[in-house]
Amino acid sequence: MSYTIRPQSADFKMGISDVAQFEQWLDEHRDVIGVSFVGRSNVGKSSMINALFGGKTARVSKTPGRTREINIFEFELNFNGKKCDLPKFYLIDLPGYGFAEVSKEMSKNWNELMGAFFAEVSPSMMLVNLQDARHPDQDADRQFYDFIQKYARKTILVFNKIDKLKTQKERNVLEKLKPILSKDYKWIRQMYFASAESKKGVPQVEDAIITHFLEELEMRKTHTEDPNLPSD
Ligand SMILES: Nc1nc2c(ncn2[C@@H]2O[C@H](COP(=O)(O)OP(=O)(O)OP(=O)(O)O)[C@@H](O)[C@H]2O)c(=O)[nH]1
Ligand SMILES: [Mg+2]
Repeated sequence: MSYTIRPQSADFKMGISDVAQFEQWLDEHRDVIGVSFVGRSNVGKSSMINALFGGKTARVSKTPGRTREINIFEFELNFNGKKCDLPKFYLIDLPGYGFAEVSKEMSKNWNELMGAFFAEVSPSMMLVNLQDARHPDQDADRQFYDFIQKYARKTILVFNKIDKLKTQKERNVLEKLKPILSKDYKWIRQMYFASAESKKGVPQVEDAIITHFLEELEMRKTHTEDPNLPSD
């Protein structure tokens, strides 16, 4: 593919921690094209973002549950290694779910904020759900899918930390899980095995994101060309 994520182009715009703030952001960002990362605390969302976007884009935590805000970045694509004139895209690091030790108050806040996010964010926002390759399909992951089911967002599933799978048996568990998850969650478009640490599978995830962006741009082009066509 000739388009790539422009390294180090992700520019932190703001952290959002409540619904009112989100609504305010939304007012000026209804139609953005972008990608959001979501997953259990500590699965490596921020690390995967850094593997894809370069360097220290997102903060990697030693203690799980660190990313509690919706962190919004803007970034650019390169075409054949050079800056191109496509509009800016949005990258969003979402707060992790399923962190056992959060207080009631915090999980209520997560539900409200994420409920508003998935209901209202632009339809051109793709989701990357990360799961831990060693502990996939946990209760918290299933609960999350119940939670977002009604929003039917374009989603890809990335099993991260595959560098930690040491045996064939562990890899087989994942292979067997794939068709089960595809059946249960029909809106998952594709599944990938990756490691933010070794970078294995990261280019494939990058391709999936860029393919989505180009599809969205193409769709907009056709939509803006069509309505004004003379009717006869
Ligand atoms: N071995 C290995 N470790 C990883 C990988 N990805 C992330 N980690 C480690 O897992 C821990 C959590 O990574 P983060 O990227 O902060 O995870 P997160 O999902 O953003 O966590 P929260 O923001 O707390 O929800 C860190 O110690 C990372 O170094 C991977 O692919 N392989
Ligand atoms: Mg994080």
